[in-house]
Amino acid sequence: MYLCKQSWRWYGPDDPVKLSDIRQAGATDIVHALHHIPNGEVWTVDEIRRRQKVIADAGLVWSVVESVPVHEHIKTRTGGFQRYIDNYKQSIRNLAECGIHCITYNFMPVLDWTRTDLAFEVEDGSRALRFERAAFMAFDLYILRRPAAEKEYSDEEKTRARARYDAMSEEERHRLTRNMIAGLPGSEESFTVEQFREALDRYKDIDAERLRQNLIYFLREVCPVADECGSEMVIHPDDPPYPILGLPRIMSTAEDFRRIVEAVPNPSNGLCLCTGSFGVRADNDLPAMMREFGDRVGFVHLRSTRRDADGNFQEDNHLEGDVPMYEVMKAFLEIQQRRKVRIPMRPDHGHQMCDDLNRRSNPGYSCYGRMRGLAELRGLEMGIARSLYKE
Ligand code: DNO
Repeated sequence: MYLCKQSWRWYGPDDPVKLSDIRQAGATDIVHALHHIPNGEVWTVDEIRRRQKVIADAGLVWSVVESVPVHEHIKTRTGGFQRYIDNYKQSIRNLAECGIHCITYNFMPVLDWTRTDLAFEVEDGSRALRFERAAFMAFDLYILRRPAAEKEYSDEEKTRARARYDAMSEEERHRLTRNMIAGLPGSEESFTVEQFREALDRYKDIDAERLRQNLIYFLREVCPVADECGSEMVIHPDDPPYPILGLPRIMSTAEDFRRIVEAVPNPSNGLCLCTGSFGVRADNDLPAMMREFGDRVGFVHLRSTRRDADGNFQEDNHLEGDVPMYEVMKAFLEIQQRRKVRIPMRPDHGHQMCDDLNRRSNPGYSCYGRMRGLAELRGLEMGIARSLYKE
């Protein structure tokens, strides 16, 4: 029986969740990145090995990288992009030399994942990450004051955004701005409002088609190297999975991934199937995506969200919300039995709960919330596996 590799994202020595906590939570594998290396620079064998040893000493295995960040110049195909691509290839080779073959990345312009509220109190008193559409529009229209925004929202939306903005205190406006642009954990980029405007401006001539061509160019360069190393490049979907702030998005649906695979069929061109990101769209059929892309799924993030009719969504408990976790897990187990491999999965995000509420934690990456998630997910997995497979 092939059960998933239970993994856990660790942010490094400064992460308030320690490797010993992770071990006690029952995970065996670590998802990690060398966050101290500037975007675009080579990850050397020495640096990788040093970190690998810290993880191994705690009785864990660093098996997935999340992420080797893709430099903005590669996404816009400007400036020294070719040098950054060459560096990326070298990092793939160096990671492979150290036995690390699964590399996560994303191709979201400017911002990685985005939320308006990092501590939304849910009914049971725990705190969740939330994307509130009115607050988001208020930021876009009245804090960022993006010139094209006026044209992109309907009158009704603008009225809603204005009312939301007017009702906010200065402190709330400040917090919203920080949540939007100061960089969530793992996003590697952080801006002031002015810098953020400049960063957006660099995309003014880049539409979705052009961004897709830039991704294809990047993959045609790096995938042959990854193939040679026996490594996989797994792309993380857009979060949220639709265009925001006038920026194009190209990894939000099954069709988006299909197009990338058609253009770059190399075996190393893979997917990080993040149910929380894709699941925000009702038209993404997650179990069907798991089945269709089964051969290319190299890493899985399991998390659930709950959306409403106003375009808001919040992160739900792992087995609740809009993600059909039972069906997803069943499809996930099926592809592992068929391929005879164990694929790494991590419980993605978790509520801030219990003692997490008294501690500093990286938003979404608290200890108890993820521990609850992992415990529920492994129970679900075991239940399905034992009723379907003999051994
Ligand atoms: C958020 C994460 C993302 C993800 C990157 C992958 O919690 O899922 O930051 O790590 O987009 O490149």
